[in-house]
Amino acid sequence: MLLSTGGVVALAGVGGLTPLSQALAQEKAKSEAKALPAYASWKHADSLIVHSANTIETKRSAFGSGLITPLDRLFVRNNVAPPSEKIVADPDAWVVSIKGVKQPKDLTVADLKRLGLVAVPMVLQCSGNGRAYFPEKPSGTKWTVGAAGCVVFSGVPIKAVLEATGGMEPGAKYMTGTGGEEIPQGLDPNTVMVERSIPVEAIDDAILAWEINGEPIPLAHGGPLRLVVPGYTGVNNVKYIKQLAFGKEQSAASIQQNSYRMTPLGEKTNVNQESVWEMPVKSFVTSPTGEPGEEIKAGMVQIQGLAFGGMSAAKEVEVSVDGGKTWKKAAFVGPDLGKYAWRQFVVGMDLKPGKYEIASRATSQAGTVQPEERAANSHGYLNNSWRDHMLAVTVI
Ligand SMILES: Nc1nc2c(c(=O)[nH]1)N[C@H]1C(S)=C(S)[C@@H](COP(=O)(O)O)O[C@H]1N2
Ligand SMILES: [Mo]
Repeated sequence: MLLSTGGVVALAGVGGLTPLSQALAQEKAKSEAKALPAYASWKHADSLIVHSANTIETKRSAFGSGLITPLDRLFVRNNVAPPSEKIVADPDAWVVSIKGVKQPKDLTVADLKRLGLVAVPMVLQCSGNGRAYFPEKPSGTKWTVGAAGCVVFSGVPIKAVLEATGGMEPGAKYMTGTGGEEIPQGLDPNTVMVERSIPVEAIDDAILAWEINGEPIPLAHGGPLRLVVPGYTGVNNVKYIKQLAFGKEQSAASIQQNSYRMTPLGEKTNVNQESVWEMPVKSFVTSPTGEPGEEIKAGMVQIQGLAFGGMSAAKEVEVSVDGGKTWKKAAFVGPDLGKYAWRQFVVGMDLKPGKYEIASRATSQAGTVQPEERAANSHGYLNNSWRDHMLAVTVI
């Protein structure tokens, strides 16, 4: 009876495994999958790939057809272990020091809530998302597509905080956010501290956020207070922020000076290399998923995915089922939540049984087309190559 279903025939074709051995292999992989760490134990395990306690990715199949990524499916990335859960017990009491302004101040979250409010739908994406596809196999987490999500952060505009503190000191070129992690005794803070600087030109849409998707920000995502810089990669969105400073120099922390830079292959990282700040235009297909065991029946197939422009909205997406030889325009579905959010796209394709290579290619409002090739760099940052994100699938 089993053999009479098309699905089983397809499974048998995957890596030469019989259905039974494939099922056993899947069971084994499941039991070997790492458990969620305590601070993220409330997450939906089946939707996530736990690379380590500090690196948790959303499965391609878990993005679904909703626009906003539910918090229990959102990826998590910590460069060092997160602070104690105690810091989110009384969010309004959390203090952030504002420095490098005419009237430096310590402000509580309760104070910030009186200064202004804005809600920003935006893509949060790790700089290293897509690193798994770099042929040079850079070290670091092998993220595929799921170190990204689209969320709504709510908080106060940085501009309002500046108004309340007399404005930046003259000559300030960078805004620097400091994470609230405890620095272990005896260590040079610069080696471990999560402290990131961004050019002051980028603060227009930046906020200090206390809410994500309508909830107080949980510890895993940087509560009680997080710096949010729409359009910039994950690392620039400093969690549990305890200090915001304006000044002439970038942070002296190693995470600013010696990492998160576009280091040419074979070179050592140094401060003269471009810092990883703005996200480039990107898209990827979320259905089909290309995952083993997936059954795609011949006939009309709705190819779905997600697209975003980085610093401007996604304007258009094309889909190819022949490895990029020919392209068909996809339609956007769902609401348009502004230039920093992603758009869902879909295109119906009538597919006969056979092998296909499915790719998507986005163009931003700024007119930038998602490239075929990633920008080569030794740490595996900013992968937006459509070819790297292409899926090989079999239609039965
Ligand atoms: N304080 C602090 N902020 C941080 C980090 C961190 O380790 N500490 N990691 C950064 C990185 S590399 C990424 S990709 C994002 C991840 O955000 P998320 O865990 O909410 O998904 O947070 C950034 N902000
Ligand atoms: Mo990241």
